[in-house]
Amino acid sequence: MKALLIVDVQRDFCPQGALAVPDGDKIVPVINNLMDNFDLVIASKDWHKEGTKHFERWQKHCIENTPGAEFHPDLRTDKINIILYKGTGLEDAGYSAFEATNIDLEDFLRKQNVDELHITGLALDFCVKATALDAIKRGFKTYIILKATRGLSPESEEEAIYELKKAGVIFI
Ligand code: VGL
Repeated sequence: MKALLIVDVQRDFCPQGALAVPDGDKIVPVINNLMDNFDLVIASKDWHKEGTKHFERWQKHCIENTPGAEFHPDLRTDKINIILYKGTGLEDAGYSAFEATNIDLEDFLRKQNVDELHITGLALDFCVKATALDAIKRGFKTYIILKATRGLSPESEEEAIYELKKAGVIFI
């Protein structure tokens, strides 16, 4: 089984959002087209509380139940089988989708017989990276679809790609 994992394609990570990823919105149609090719489609949401420690490092973003935490309005949701919420506590940054607090992602993937994960979304140099590294550690065949992700900055994006390739992530 192949799963498509869509990381944090939320308003706050898109242009005009609180923590905008340059051209973050450009990946939305690419992801929409990919969805039909997968057995399972999983999407994560960064879902923070006002007082989280995570905001000592970052501009406030994706606060639970606010418009900024919604998916980009053009993201197709009819094909999404499951939504993961992460970073929901006051202490956890929740960079990786494997840190989701509503579902144990690893357990879920194993029960669904998923062996291949294709990761897309925002941002390549933070949450996509953390998710892909966790997937590799857990033994999943892990792909990142380059056209379906964007980084916060060119420097950290380049570093992330280097680190991810070294860890065994396949870029397609
Ligand atoms: C993210 C920075 C801070 C991400 C989340 O989704 O990549 N980046 N919080």
